[in-house]
Amino acid sequence: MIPPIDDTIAALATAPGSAGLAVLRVSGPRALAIADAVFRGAAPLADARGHTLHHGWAVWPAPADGGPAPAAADAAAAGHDARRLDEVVAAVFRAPRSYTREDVVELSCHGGALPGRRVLAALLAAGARLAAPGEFTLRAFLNGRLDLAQAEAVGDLIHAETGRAHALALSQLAGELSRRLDALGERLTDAVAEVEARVDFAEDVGGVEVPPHVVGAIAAVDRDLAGLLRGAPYARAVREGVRVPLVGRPNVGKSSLFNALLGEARAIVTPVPGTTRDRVSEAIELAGIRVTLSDTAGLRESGDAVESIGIARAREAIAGAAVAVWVVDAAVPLGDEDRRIARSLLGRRVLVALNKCDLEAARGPAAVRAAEVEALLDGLPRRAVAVSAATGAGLAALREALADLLGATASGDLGAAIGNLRHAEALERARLALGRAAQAAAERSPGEIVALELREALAALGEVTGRTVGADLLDRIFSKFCVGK
Ligand SMILES: Nc1nc2c(ncn2[C@@H]2O[C@H](COP(=O)(O)OP(=O)(O)OP(=O)(O)O)[C@@H](O)[C@H]2O)c(=O)[nH]1
Ligand SMILES: [Mg+2]
Repeated sequence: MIPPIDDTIAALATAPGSAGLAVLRVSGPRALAIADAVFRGAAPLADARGHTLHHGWAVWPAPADGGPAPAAADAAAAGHDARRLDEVVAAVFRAPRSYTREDVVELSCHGGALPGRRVLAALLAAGARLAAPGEFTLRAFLNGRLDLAQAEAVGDLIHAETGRAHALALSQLAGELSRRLDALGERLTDAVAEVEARVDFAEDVGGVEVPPHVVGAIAAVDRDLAGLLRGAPYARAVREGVRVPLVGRPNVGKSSLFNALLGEARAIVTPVPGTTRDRVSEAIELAGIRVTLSDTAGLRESGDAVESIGIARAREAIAGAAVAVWVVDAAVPLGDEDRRIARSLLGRRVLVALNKCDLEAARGPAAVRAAEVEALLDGLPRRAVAVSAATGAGLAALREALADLLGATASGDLGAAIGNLRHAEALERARLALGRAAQAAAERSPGEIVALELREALAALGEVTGRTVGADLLDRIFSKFCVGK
């Protein structure tokens, strides 16, 4: 449910814990009055101009507002007024020149476990409501300061863990995606207007023909949408990160390869098959993507209780992955277990690491060849790379092949890339509607039908920027934000 927007909300905008500062944000029609109940400075904030800073103290509000101050005994023990909470700086932003376009006060107090919490409690005692997750940004959206794609970019910016993810979020926040979609929307609106005008003029003629230049415009918008969507899988990997398990038979060198890719001896390596039991995960950055690699137990039939649990976890890792690295010992012929592994990898993008290529036997007649393993994965997007976890040979090629499998090379322009699944789905729907519109036009169907499909495409585009969006969707989007944003 969308919270009301006519009241005044407050929250800690910074992460809890030791820090130089903690910032509390208050927004809404009573922001200045509520802040004044908590702030003692040279003059009331209600008299302050927008975009000004004021030094003072945060205090527990007068008893009529806030009741007795908490922790009175602690204050008494230290010999100071229990109502005094922290030394603060108040920043005043007056509507509409603020983050939410409402009156906003931001109180900067000392960081750490207590100051921010105390001042927040005082603001709530003075009549503010604790903000729901993302509620400040929701208000910024509802008040028209940001569109929905930009509001979502705020969340992406906060969660970005690679430079590329950060850059992607920044360009979306700056409105790059919104501008492109608005431009496409305008072209579609023109097309709809033209079709509808013809329909109005041709009431009794029956079907109206859609003129070729409108048909051309529909096709052009569709092409542009396809272009935007081309880099979507990669952009999504950049935005969300990817989990990639290393799987394979025991003793093939999964843990060794895991360590080599991380550049540290994280997992235990021994010549004993069945060394790895538990799943061990660590993240690396690859082509701007945060890739969480996990080393898993070697897959085989095992009577050992602990190993069996490890193997079950490895199978879970495969089940939950869209991309996997299948490690094969190139010096040992493939067996039944490998065929089973290949089957379990069905539906995934697979990178085959032909490991131990430094060994003589990996070049001998019994050696496993790329084509042989690839044949087991028939029909899947896959690649095989010869590597040696021991010498490091082929590691760079392996990294490159993995980046390729994650879409890094096919991505092209990241400026307005569609990293958000919600956006990608809406744009796919827009394309479907455009396809139906084009077909209807080709079949000389009544203009109304073409216009209807075009309107549907427009509505789908509008979902991305929030022109056409329901309350439940807003709720789903903003509830994923952190409180205070
Ligand atoms: N020569 C050579 N030996 C390797 C290579 N990679 C791993 N080994 C050796 O192979 C043995 C098994 O390596 P691990 O990394 O523990 O293999 P694993 O697949 O994790 O094995 P489990 O955890 O038992 O499933 C160790 O003795 C490694 O030193 C390689 O590229 N070349
Ligand atoms: Mg291992």
